[in-house]
Amino acid sequence: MKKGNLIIKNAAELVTCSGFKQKKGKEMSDLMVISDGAVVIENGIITKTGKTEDVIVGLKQADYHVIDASDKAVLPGFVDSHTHFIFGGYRPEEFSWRLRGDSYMDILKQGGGILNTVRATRKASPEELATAGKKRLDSMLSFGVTTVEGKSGYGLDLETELKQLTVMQELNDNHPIDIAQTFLGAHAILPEYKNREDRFIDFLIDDVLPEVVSNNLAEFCDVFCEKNVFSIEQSRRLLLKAKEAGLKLKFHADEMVQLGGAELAAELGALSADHLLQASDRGIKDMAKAGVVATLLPGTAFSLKEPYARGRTMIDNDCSVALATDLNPGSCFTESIPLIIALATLYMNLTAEEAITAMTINGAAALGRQETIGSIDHGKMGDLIVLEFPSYMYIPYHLGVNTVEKVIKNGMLVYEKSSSPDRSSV
Ligand code: IZC
Ligand code: ZN
Repeated sequence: MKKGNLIIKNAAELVTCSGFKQKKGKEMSDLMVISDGAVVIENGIITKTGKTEDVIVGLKQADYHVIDASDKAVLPGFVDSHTHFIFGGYRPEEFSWRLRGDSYMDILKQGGGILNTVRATRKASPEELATAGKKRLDSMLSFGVTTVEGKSGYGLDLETELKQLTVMQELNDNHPIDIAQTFLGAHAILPEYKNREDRFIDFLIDDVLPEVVSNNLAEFCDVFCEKNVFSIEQSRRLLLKAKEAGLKLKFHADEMVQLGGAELAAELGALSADHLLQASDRGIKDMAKAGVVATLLPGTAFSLKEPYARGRTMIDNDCSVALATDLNPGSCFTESIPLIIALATLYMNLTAEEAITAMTINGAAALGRQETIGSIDHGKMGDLIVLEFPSYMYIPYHLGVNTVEKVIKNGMLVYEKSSSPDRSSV
């Protein structure tokens, strides 16, 4: 990917989210905003931040692409740290069944849901998956996402798991968004493994994990630990093997039923535990102590009409909370960052500041990338967004509407809203 030299100046708010590690509890409230701010990016890396008058003194502006961000807020690019964005087919009928009252887990039990997407993903060619994946990445980019996590898990066989991960790797090489790849072979139980779930875990450990690791196709391993899917014991067994093989751990934990997933994530030293709608008090304390990022996906609770995760309680207990979309064709089909932030503030009682921290530096921490992305700091990658409005507060306030005007990746302008009223500086 190309790397640029860029100055953004006169920002009404330069929302730095400054820091190189996860923010816990009260630390999440301070966005370290610089008014009338400027940032300099050289060769794709942030080299200077501060008040505009201090930053631009002595700089030869003709050597840079210059963006005047008067009356606009500038933020770090968003990090969407939990998605399933590579998949074949769609499941609109499942949405209509849920409107009628069927539950997500019942649909899966009857061979639909994830298993429906598994059938379509097995059938799809790599090119078809890549074309659909690129469209979704383009949409995410327009919402200000500059790094996304993507999971396998719609193959449940060696060939298709590798196909999904290989498609992501190619997209990573060819799309401005950086992709962090997760092996989620333990995503659902195929009918032929019903009541033989341990044999499926054996298959993943013996036949799939070694291929994923030796081909360098994933950085993380994840498990859908849930009643009628994989148990705590099965999850522990696979995740320990993945850790031994050098993968970092993420974990679908305590979504519908309280199984002790948050506690297991803490026990194993996972980078993140995700969903957590039913996380116990003990689990919340364990995550805070172990530094596991509690990754909350309120779009999924909204879409499934489930109770929201206890985000407020987690932050009050000194957890590090991240927010992500969970984009997938079943439980939450959205790329919308403003929807997630609106839900987090209005229904999980996060402040706007905490929600922005959760979408930036803590999203980066959920991917182990807190030292290189997620904030506007000297030495980090030049990944930024410019809003159409003068404050980050417009993100939750302008309910569900995309306020992103420009997206910068590695110092290059990679997206600009076509209807943007101010194009004079470009
Ligand atoms: O396709 O339904 N929860 N996995 C676990 C998902 C949602 C994705 C899907
Ligand atoms: Zn998920």
